[in-house]
Amino acid sequence: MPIDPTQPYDDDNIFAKVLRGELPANRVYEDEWALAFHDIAPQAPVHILVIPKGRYVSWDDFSASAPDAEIAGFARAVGHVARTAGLVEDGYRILYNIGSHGGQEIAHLHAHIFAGRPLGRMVG
Ligand code: IU
Repeated sequence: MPIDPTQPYDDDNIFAKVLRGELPANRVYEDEWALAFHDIAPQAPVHILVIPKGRYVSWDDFSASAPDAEIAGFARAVGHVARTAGLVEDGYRILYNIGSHGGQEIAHLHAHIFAGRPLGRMVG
């Protein structure tokens, strides 16, 4: 079910539970700003999700209202995860799904990192 990105943040969403340690995740990185873990249903040989620790539904509210330090910390964490996974040489893709047409299903902002094969020119 696609989510409505204009809805208030719901503390019961799956990734909020992962952040609180109430649900397991195959974690690859964590810092002050972000947590990264392997997607449970990978769509590429490498498929990592990076989520901010703050309460943001999507890229929309994050980009509009997060403090600059939080945006910078999250952006650096995404890059760090890709670098430490060894993805820079062959390249990778960062994707944010937002709302219904974006196909967003979990109402906590997450960056998808895809890599490990040529990813093509897909838009959907
Ligand atoms: P989306 O951008 O909201 O569509 O992406 C949600 C992703 O979260 C999707 O790739 C799922 O496979 C992934 N996921 C997960 O990694 N762990 C979970 O417990 C659930 C979904 I539910």
